[in-house]
Amino acid sequence: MNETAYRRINDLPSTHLLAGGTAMCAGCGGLQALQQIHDVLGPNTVFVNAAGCMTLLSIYPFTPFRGSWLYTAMASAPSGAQGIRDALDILIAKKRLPSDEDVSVVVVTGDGAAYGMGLSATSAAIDRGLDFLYLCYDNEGYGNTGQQSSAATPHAARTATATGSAGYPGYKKNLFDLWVANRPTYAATAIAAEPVDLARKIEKAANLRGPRLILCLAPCPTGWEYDPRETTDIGRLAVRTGVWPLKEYVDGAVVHTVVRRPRLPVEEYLSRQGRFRHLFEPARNETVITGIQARVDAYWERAGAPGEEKGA
Ligand SMILES: Cc1ncc(C[n+]2csc(CCOP(=O)(O)OP(=O)(O)O)c2C)c(N)n1
Ligand code: SF4
Ligand SMILES: [Mg+2]
Repeated sequence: MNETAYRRINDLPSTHLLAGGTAMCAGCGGLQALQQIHDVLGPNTVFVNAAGCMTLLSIYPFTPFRGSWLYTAMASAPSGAQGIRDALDILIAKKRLPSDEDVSVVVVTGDGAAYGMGLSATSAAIDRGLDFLYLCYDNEGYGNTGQQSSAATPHAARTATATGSAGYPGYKKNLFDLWVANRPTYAATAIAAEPVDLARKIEKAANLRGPRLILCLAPCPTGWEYDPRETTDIGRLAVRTGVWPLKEYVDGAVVHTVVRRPRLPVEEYLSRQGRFRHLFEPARNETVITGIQARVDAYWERAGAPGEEKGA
C-alpha cells in the first residue's frame, strides 16, 4: 500500500470503511473500469481478486461487491478461479445448485500480477480452457506498494524503481498478444474513458464461455502524477494519440473497435503526466519523445488503417 493510501485508510471513520470504496485514491481509473464492469455483470458474479489496489475495496468482513469476493495471493487468482469453477460445476452436477443459478467467475488483477507474477498460472488456466473472465486493470506499475516498475511500465516513465533521468529503460510487454497466442475464446483491450466500447466488450465477453480477457488501461493519478480530475482526459488521450489501441480478438481475428482521428502526437499524452516530466523539463529530450512516437506510428502502420469509418 502506498503512503497516501495508507494514510487515507487510517484517517477514515469506520462507517466509511464499512461502505468500502472510500479507501481508494480519488480519480482512480482502475476503479472507474471496475465499477462499469460490475454494473454490466450484475450480482451473479464471484470476483477473485489478486493482491493489489482493488483489494482495498474490501475490508474484512465487508465488501462493496453485490456478488461474492475472494482474495488471493498475487500469482494465484487463476488457480482460485479454477477452484471456484470446479466447486460450482460439482454442485450443479449433484443438483445442489440449479444450473440457472450458476454464477460467473471473474478474476480482478493488476498488471504486476497479470504481466508478471501470475502469468504462468494464467497461461495454464487458458490451456485448460477454464471458463472465466479475466479483468486486468493496468496502471502500469505496482501501484499498491508505491508504483514500482512492472512489466507493463512504458518506456521512459519514472517510477519508484526507475528514478534516474532516463526513467524506465524497458518497453511495455504486450499482454494482449500473449493472450491471443494462447488462443482464448475472447480478448479485448479497453478503457473506462470509452465507456460504450467497454460496456459492449463486457457484454460480449459475458455471453461467451472459456477464457476471456478484458485488459483495461487504468490511468492512475497517484502513480502517473496528475490531478485526479484529469483521469478521463488522460484516458481519452491514450486512445487519441494511438498509445492504447482499442481492439478485440474473437473467432481467430483481431479487429480495432474504436479508432479516433486525427491521431494526436504522443507528447500531448506524455506531457500531461508527472512521470514523463523529465522528457520536457529542464530541457526537451527530443530523442526519447521521437522514439516513443516512432513506435506508435510503426504499430499503426502494421495495423493498416483500421476503423477509418469510425473516426471522430
Ligand atoms: C508475492 C508477493 N509479492 C509482493 C506482494 C506485495 N504486494 C501487494 S500488492 C502489490 C502490487 C501489485 O501490483 P499490481 O498487480 O500492478 O496491482 P496494483 O497495486 O497496481 O493495483 C505488491 C507488490 C505480494 N502481495 N505478494
Ligand atoms: S494508486 Fe492508482 S490504481 Fe491504486 S488506488 Fe490509487 S489511483 Fe487507483
Ligand atoms: Mg498495477
